[in-house]
Amino acid sequence: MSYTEAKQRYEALGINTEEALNKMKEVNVSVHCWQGDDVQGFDSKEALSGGIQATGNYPGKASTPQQLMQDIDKAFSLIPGKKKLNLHASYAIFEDEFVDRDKIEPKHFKKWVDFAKERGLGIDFNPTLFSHAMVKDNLTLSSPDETVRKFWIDHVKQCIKISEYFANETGEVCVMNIWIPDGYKDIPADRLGPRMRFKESLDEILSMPYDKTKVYVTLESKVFGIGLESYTVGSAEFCLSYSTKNGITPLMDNGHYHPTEVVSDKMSALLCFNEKVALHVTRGVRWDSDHVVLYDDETKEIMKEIIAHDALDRVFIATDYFDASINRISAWVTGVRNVKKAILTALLTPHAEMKKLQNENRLTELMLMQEELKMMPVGEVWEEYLKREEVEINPTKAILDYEKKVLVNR
Ligand code: RNT
Ligand code: ZN
Repeated sequence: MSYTEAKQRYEALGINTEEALNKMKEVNVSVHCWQGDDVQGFDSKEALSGGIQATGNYPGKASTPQQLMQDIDKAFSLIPGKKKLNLHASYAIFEDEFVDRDKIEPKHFKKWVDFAKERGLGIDFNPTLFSHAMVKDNLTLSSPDETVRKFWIDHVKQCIKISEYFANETGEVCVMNIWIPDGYKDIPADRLGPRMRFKESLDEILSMPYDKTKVYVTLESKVFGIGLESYTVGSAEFCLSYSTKNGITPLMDNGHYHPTEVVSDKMSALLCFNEKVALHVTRGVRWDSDHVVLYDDETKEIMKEIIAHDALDRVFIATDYFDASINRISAWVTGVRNVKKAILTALLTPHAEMKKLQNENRLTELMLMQEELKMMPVGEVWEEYLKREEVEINPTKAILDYEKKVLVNR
């Protein structure tokens, strides 16, 4: 089937594929740099900690800023449409002097800014509160040790300054996401104490002046981590309440809930109470395993919830997964393309008509329509989108060539 035929089939359902393709130009996805090196970063040789894990040992992992940048370039060339670069503080690039995380400054990210500017990319940012000696007894901002808390408060404050620098330099807003791994493996005696300390640390951090039109601070919740199974300080209830009460943005990572809970259902609840909502799109297999995002039902359902409520400009969409068992360029390309595919699918859906069916309680017709839509030729429209963006339809050859030419020689 050609694009023209697909267009006609959609027209019969009242859907304009050209409008959908135009709307795709506005879709910006923030791509996590940490898929390229298994969340290692450049500021320490510490093993990954904080209850997260990148498993696998596929050859070719980036281990210098140059390699990571080269890999990002390759991946981005195979991902259609707008992208943003999502960095972690651990990706600071030091020239001659090394400083610890509580002292990092904008200048340690100048190379990233140059990289982003040359490519017309915005930058998002994340303080790194894991894989570091100052994570004491699995605690950071909620630690009972004041020195530990102070170190991490200073770190996050520096990160806000760096985020402002990114926004000023690139001209795009910077989303700065706070996630802490803090928790206990076994049943704690005091659940309130750590949460109160986390709250006070956040208050202290957010009391610093920063330009709220340029930097959006987000707070990511979690249900559990590996080795931290019984108690998580930054739980869903904590993070949502804190964000809503203090005017920052809640961030939902779809690997961070009990397996039968779905972010697609949570989205509309958060949109009722928040001007902005942020997302980490991932795929949890049995646990928060951070598998590559697929074009699966939940990814499509999440994107449907954004598009059906016309909330594209209210939701910050970022990817967050790390698979070390396959070609890392392919992990990036597959996951981010699938996010965009799911968005395109949502744009090719007659939401107004389906809402009407729901409101008139014509649920038989609604189900028939939902099922009918699954067999529509979205693939042809996707290929047309790729053609217009001048991105290869099948990225396999480009990825394997790059592996042979570049990755295996590392
Ligand atoms: C961990 C969180 C967090 C991290 C990144 C590296 O469970 O999802 O977002 O994955 O900050
Ligand atoms: Zn996340």
